[in-house]
Amino acid sequence: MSRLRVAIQKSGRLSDRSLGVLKRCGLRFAHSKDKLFWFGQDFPVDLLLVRDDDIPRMLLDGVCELGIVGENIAREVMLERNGGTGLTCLRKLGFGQCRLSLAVPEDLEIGSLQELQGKRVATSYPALTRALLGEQGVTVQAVELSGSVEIAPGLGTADAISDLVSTGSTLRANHLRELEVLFRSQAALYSPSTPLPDEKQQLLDRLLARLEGVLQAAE
Ligand code: PRT
Ligand code: ZN
Repeated sequence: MSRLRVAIQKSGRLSDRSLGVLKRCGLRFAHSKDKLFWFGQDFPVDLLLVRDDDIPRMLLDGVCELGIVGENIAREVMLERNGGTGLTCLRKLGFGQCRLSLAVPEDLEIGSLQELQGKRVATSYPALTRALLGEQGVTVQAVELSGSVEIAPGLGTADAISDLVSTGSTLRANHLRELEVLFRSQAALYSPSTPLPDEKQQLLDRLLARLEGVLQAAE
């Protein structure tokens, strides 16, 4: 009997909502605390709880068939690893909304993205930032940082940042000004773009039909 594996974030901004939407699809899991693998009861879908950054790679490597992750991370990993392809967004889930924005120090007199040509931009999303700026004809030096991106201009290690923003309070606290929104993101259900065996595809179709019902009821 075929089973599907879904990877979700173990603990973070997307965890509760990810688990919640799967439960509302009627999935039940047997699990013990701190275990990273939750066995699906009633319906043959199991859960893997991991760092969000690992989810796109796990899908590309065939470790699981489904994953819930921010579009920002899915796009970054696809660009980094796979020429921008390899994962299919099956359904946007309506939570985890944020934007990837280019921000500059408040006192820097800069009015357009074009003025950032050749400048250093600190970001946790170097491939996505380069691609989005490239679409606008702007080439920058991406300075990759895994966290605390917003302090880079103050430290003098970058001229600007490209970072996720939701309320904007982190930017304000660091005297940064949002110059332009590069990309709007939310949590989405992804699968590898390669076809699944028939039995798994049938399971996936059943799950997607339930998901559609759940999401439409919530709208
Ligand atoms: O441990 P793990 O690697 O799994 O988690 P993580 O710490 O990398 O990720 P987490 O839980 O912080 O975020 C998971 C996902 O939530 C992101 O990939 C986005 O898709 C989504 N999301 C939504 C956000 C935000 N909103 C957000 N505001 N991710 C991060 N932020 C950060 C942002 O980087 C900045 O530092 O919040 C700060 C800005 O918030 P405001 O409200 O001050 O603008
Ligand atoms: Zn992460």
